[in-house]
Amino acid sequence: MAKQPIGFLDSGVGGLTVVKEALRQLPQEDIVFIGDQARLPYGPRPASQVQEFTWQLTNFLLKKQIKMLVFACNTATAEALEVIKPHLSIPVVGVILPGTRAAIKASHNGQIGVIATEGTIASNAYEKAIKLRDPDLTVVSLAAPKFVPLVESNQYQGELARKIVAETLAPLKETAIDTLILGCTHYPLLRPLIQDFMGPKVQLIDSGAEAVSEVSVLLDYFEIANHHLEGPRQTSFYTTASPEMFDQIAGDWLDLNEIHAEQVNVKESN
Ligand code: I24
Ligand code: DGL
Repeated sequence: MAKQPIGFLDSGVGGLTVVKEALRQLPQEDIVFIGDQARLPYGPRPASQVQEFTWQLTNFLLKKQIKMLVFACNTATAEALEVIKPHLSIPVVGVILPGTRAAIKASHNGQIGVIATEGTIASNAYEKAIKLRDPDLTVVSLAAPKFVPLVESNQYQGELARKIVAETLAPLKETAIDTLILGCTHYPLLRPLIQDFMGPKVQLIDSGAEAVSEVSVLLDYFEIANHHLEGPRQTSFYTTASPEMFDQIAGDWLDLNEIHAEQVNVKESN
């Protein structure tokens, strides 16, 4: 079991922010990633469709003999985790619970902000998870639908990004939140601009990084961590769209020079 890979699924390439954390935090683990780039974005889709697509990605990864499954996508976690998890016999980790736990730990005044896609915000998943732990906490949720296209058009650093971040987050600036959850895979790329705008007193929480920490805990809890790696770890990448674009983005982001993703049809393979 310990030598089997950990599976990561995402609506596209954003989940690579989670994979990057896994490469850093779990250097001895083999990784299999599938991104549904052909049907990205999931954010604006109805929940039923996100569930259908996420099931297909899950079944694809199960065939790769994974020992643990990570939903490296906030929208899939918000809308499909509860539906899929009871059917699986391996541990399944989403990005939402780890993000809320970290936010509850970080906040001193009990006022927590969440930014995410429309789907994640509409599901209320973050707010529900936080309130379940402590009904006295205040949660301010805000959809930031312009952020994903901003990152994907490679404009996450310039003046346009600064302007969109300021316009989008203006309603949060008027609140007393001292902690802000980045509830979408793409938002860590906007982190410097978000921190600049919100000011140094607001702590930003990267849900993906927290999810990888949880994976680390679970590997020990279930005694399935890979401690005896012979040779370098294996990473395999699959995408439902053009592998050329995937290889370029993933190679650049993960600082790996030899990424050769394989294009797969997850509809047929099930
Ligand atoms: N970032 C993402 N997706 C892309 C991109 C990007 N192109 C440049 N960068 N393309 O996700 C996906 C294809 N899209 C294009 C628009 O229509 C829908 C399909 C974020 C990846 C986060 C790891 C910017 C970029 C890059 C390299 C590394 C990181 C990054 F080129 F954000
Ligand atoms: N991966 C998605 C998320 O974290 C963002 C991109 C999308 O909308 O598909 O919510």
